[in-house]
Amino acid sequence: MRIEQAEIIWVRLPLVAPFRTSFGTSHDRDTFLLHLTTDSGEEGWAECGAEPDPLYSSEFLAGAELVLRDHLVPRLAALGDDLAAHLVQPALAPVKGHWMAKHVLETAVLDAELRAQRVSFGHRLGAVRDRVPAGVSVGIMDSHDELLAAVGRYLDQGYVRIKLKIEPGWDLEPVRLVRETYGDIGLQVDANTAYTLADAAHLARLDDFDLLLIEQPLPEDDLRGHAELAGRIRTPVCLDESITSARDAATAIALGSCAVINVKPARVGGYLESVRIHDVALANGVPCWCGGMLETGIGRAPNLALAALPGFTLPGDTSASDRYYATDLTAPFVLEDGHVRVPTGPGTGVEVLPDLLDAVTLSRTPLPWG
Ligand code: NPQ
Ligand code: MG
Repeated sequence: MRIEQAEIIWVRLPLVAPFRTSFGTSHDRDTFLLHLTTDSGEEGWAECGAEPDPLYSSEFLAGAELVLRDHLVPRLAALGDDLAAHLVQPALAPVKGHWMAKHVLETAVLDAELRAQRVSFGHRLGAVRDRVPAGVSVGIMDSHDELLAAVGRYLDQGYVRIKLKIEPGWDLEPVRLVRETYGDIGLQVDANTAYTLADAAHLARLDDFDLLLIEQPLPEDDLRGHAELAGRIRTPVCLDESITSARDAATAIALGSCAVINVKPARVGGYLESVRIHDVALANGVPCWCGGMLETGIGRAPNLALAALPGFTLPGDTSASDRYYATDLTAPFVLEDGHVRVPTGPGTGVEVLPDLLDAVTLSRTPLPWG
């Protein structure tokens, strides 16, 4: 396969409600799309998982665009006609880090390749389900009443598990209220690195609430701390930010740093590495679930394919489109009996709707290839 044209499309989509985490509040989703045209006549589309500021991880959108243009695309362009999705990671490996920039590039190439082969992401990755149970991530709110109302609406819609974002000052009480109000629901929390090991006794007070897991309580580079914490609390520890590769997953599992893994394709450099993480976790008896970065339909579609692999045994943050967007960039993903359908068409199985894209486009820039 050969790339004939590439372009970067910056978009800004309003969120249906502000989304607050321990690292900030988002009112819009800002990202860019990578759009490839290939010699097969098929296009490839992918969505960058980074945010404007390096607050979730060290990566950020402007940095991802720069590293794509100056460091990643030239290495792929050097492959000429021999470009294929499985060759992307090895070609980019000399460049350290920049998983989200690598992810958007490999995913667009994989989409184009699969469309030309008439094969779906699910088929290529090893999906064993045609629909996946949907969880929802609930941001930090201004009041307990607001939180309970939001959780109640999601439960009414059919979401099968609720994830509460927590931070110091917004943890025990919101969790207790949700558990007491809504009973025996699937409930878990995500701290996005907001605690330290000195908070272990405090976090142990979450033990009473039978949470499915606590996600990333400590800084991303503190694997030893997570192992220590896991010995001091009963809630299973799940890692998100700490895991950027299958090797990280193997290390974290061996150290006892996690009992569960949140696999986010954007965070780990793409879908092929995501499958390798899944394989390591499955072989070790560690359950996986598919996380997200508030993707539009373009990024949500391949996440659903990944979430249909056999080791993804917990509901993911693979919510319906209307959890985040009044108008998605693809036909919307909808909740059906608490599940979202895995696309079956070639590539991601979704089409970008041009008028909807135009309405949210900030800029289109050709990306020199070769
Ligand atoms: C997480 N996602 O699991 C992330 C982090 C996150 C669904 O909870 C704008 C864009 C705001 C991406 C806030 C969920 C975001 C974002 C949080 C990602 O840690
Ligand atoms: Mg997380």
